[in-house]
Amino acid sequence: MEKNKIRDKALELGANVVGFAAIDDYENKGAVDPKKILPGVKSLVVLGYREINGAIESENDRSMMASRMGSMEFSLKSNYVLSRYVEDEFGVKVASVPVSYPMSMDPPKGIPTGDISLRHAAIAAGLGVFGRHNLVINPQLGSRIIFTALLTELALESDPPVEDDLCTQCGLCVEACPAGALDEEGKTHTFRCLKVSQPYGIGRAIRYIERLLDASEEERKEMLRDPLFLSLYQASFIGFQYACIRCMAVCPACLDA
Ligand code: B12
Ligand code: SF4
Ligand code: SF4
Repeated sequence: MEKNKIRDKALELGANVVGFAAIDDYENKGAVDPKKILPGVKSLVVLGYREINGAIESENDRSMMASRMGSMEFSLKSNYVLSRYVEDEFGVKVASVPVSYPMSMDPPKGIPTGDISLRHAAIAAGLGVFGRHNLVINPQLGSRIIFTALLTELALESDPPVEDDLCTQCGLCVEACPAGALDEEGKTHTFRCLKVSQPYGIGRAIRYIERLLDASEEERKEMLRDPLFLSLYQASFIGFQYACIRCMAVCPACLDA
């Protein structure tokens, strides 16, 4: 009853797929204890949103980025509205899990880490299984899916897990990764991926500022008109951007579903 109402509302708000997990079925692989976020937490509602096919297949990075930024912004908004709905309708507390940001900028071992692992949440909620690219493959949307979630105080049963291995081990994702970030099975090399997928991220900005501080007055003037500086400037107000999504785009799994 509760699950049906929440699912219908989430779909109405634009999610493409919805799953539920009892909190004890969520494998917390080193992320934050959900009870530290919402002390009375009993379940997770996980929402999946599809990416735009033409944009993620496009060789134009800006088009791909615009799609990814759109899916992040849209899912943030619908997550907020659904959280409000669940609180009002069922008289319980809810905490939202964002698509990616904000995340801790001071994580253990310096590796960016989300408070809740949305991949493990999606798997616990019956929304898919890991593929060779370390992304979750959903039976309806394949790899072209991003997730958000709600932690809730409602006691909800987990949806049945996906039992099939949806990854065909075709190896296309590993071949397509320009960073070699997927060479080792079962692990994404974070910094290799970041360098390619977020070329105007914090790492590049720090290196640019360091060079600027050491430069002569003449060099500084040139550096402030350099296209790289302008891209870093653009990123600083547009927000986090992705210049690569190939592991997701090339994966053929479930695309004919
Ligand atoms: C930080 C982050 C990154 C970092 C990775 C650092 C890290 N900690 O792994 C970087 C920048 C490299 C990254 C890259 C990408 N990311 Co990212 N990322 C995240 C974020 C915000 C947090 C991840 C995290 O810290 N999790 C906590 C740790 C403990 O768990 P985990 O990483 O989910 O799980 C790993 C381990 O538990 C271990 N593991 C444990 N058991 C098992 C079992 C099996 C079988 C395997 C294979 C692995 C495994 O491997 C898991 C996968 O690496 C999540 C959102 C979120 N809150 O979950 C998105 C998220 C994982 N990213 C996502 C995406 C789409 C991407 C990119 C395609 C970028 C892009 N252009 O959009 C690439 C893909 C890289 C790849 N193929 O792995 C999606 C994945 C969607 C999906 N279909 O699965 C997420 C879920 C965002 C979202 N809301 O949808 N990402
Ligand atoms: S997002 Fe790009 S760089 Fe990162 S793992 Fe996927 S293909 Fe490789
Ligand atoms: S591209 Fe092939 S090997 Fe990679 S996850 Fe998809 S089906 Fe598996």
